[in-house]
Formats: sequence, C-alpha cells, structure tokens
Amino acid sequence: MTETQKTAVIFGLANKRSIAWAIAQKLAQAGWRLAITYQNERLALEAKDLIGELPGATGFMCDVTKDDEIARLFDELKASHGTLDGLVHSVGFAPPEELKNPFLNTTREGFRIAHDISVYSLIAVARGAAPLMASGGGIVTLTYYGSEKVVPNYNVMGVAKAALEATVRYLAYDLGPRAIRVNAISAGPIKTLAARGIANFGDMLRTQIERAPLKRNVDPGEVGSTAAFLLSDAGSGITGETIYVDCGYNIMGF
Ligand code: NAD
Ligand code: 0WE
Repeated sequence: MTETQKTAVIFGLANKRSIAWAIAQKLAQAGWRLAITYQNERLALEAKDLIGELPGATGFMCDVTKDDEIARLFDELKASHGTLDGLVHSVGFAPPEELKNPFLNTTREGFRIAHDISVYSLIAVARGAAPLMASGGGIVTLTYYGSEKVVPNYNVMGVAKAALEATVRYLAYDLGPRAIRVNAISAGPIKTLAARGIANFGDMLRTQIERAPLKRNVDPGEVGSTAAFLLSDAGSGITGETIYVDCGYNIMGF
C-alpha cells in the first residue's frame, strides 16, 4: 500500500462475534493498516487466527487495567507503525454478579472494576495514543442506551456507560486543539460473548425488533461501518458525540 495508508489500533477483540472484529473488517476494507489487541494469553489463539485473515494486520496483547502493558503497547506501536490515525476502544466488563443482583447491592469492588475496565481505560489509551497522532486522529468507543434509561440487570454497567459518555466529551475538549476527535457509538443489543449468559437477552432482541422503527436488530457490520465513517475524513466535523446505531430504538417514547 502507499505511505499515506492510515493506521489504527483496536482494543477488545475476543472472537469473531466481537464488535471489535466487525469494526476491524470494515476498517481493513477501507484500506486501514491495523494493530489489534486482545486481553490475555487465553484469548491469544483465537484472536491471532482472526487477525491473520486481515492483510497487514498485527496482534498485540494488552490488559487495559495494567499501566505497564499500555505503555509497552504504545512503545511497540511507535517502533512498528510510527504514527497513528485511529483508535477503537471496544472494551467493557463488570463482574458477573453485578449484572444479576439488584443494583442496590452493587459492591465497592464491582463498581471499581466496572469503571476501571469500561471507563478509565479509555482515558489511559487516549493518553497513550495522542503523542502518536501527530497529524490529528480519531478515537471511537462503544456505549449502550442503559447509560440513560434503566435497562433491568445492566446495573453498574449503565452507570459506567454514563461515565464513559461524559469521558468522551471531556477527552474531545482536551484533544480537539490537536485535531483528535473522540466519539461514542451507542449500539443496539448484539449477541456477542459479552451478551452471552445475560438473562432474557433473547427477549431484548425480540423487543428491539418490535419497537425499533427499522423493525429489526442491528447488524455488527453497521456498527463497523459507522466506526469507519467516524474515523474517516467524512467525520471531520464530529467530536464529543454519541451516535446511535440502534435501528432507531432510542427515539421511541412508547
Ligand atoms: P466482547 O466480549 O466481544 O468484547 C468485550 C471485550 O472487552 C473482550 O474482547 C474482552 O477481552 C475485553 N476486555 C475485558 N476486560 C479487559 C481488560 N482488562 N483488558 C483488555 N480487554 C478487556 O463483547 P462486545 O459486545 O463486542 O463488547 C464490546 C463493547 O461494545 C463493550 O464496550 C460493550 O459494552 C459495547 N456494547 C455492546 C453491545 C452488545 O449488545 N453486545 C451493545 C452496545 C455496546
Ligand atoms: O455492554 C454490554 C455488555 C456488558 C457486560 C457483559 C458481561 C457479561 C459477562 C459487562 N460485563 C460482563 N461480565 C460478565 O461476566 N452490553 C450492552 C450487552 C448487554 O449486557 C446486558 C444487557 C445488554 C444489552 C446485561 C444486562 C441487561 C442488558
């Protein structure tokens, strides 16, 4: 490819159902050179298989709760890629009990873990990436409607997503003068690893079909193409925003 090829780093690949994978495929199709990270050794095998399918893509391990792993990743990216134009943060986690028990019973440790992994990590990786985005860039994270309205059992993740959306606005303000844009995509429910084992997830998918104006579920590819749009020059006027890719579900009052 040409030397003007844009490069992005993607966080949050677990398997072929991951939203991170849908985004990686769309960015690769749009000609981006990708560095794709996975959380740990347990996920390495499957992640590396997938990454191998994308021409020129490379895999890196990075647990976003570890400052030293984040620092090492960006050192490696500086050496291998030089500059960066895009970053995708597709990471979220709360301990499983927190999504089962009543919200009132949220533990101090569950709250801390959910916010560390799902919110603080965006600040940490943005700070790591910014020095590599010498000619500006784009950052995209993934959020969910449970940040604004109560979705039963989403619990502390809803609180964390509200904090994530506010974090997007504060990062957009700090990084705007450096021509780095920061946005969130609020995706409708998608059957990924993070959705497996969630009680009544099937009911949620059916309700979405009934109530959303488009009368269907969101395709992960639609989230991927929106991320590719936000990171492209076509998104150059958009920052600090939460863009819904939910077949219109969020506009309904009844
Ligand atoms: P997923 O399980 O495929 O992705 C979540 C990723 O987070 C995994 O790759 C996991 O390894 C990673 N992760 C967790 N802890 C980590 C850590 N300490 N360090 C590094 N990575 C870590 O599920 P997904 O649905 O693709 O989720 C991606 C994002 O999309 C999440 O932020 C999720 O909240 C958001 N989202 C999902 C849906 C949905 O319905 N699936 C809807 C809206 C938003
Ligand atoms: O953000 C998410 C998933 C978040 C998530 C899922 C898990 C399951 C496994 C965070 N942490 C964990 N921890 C685990 O141990 N979504 C938007 C998908 C999702 O999750 C829900 C939902 C929806 C939608 C949980 C309850 C209710 C609705």
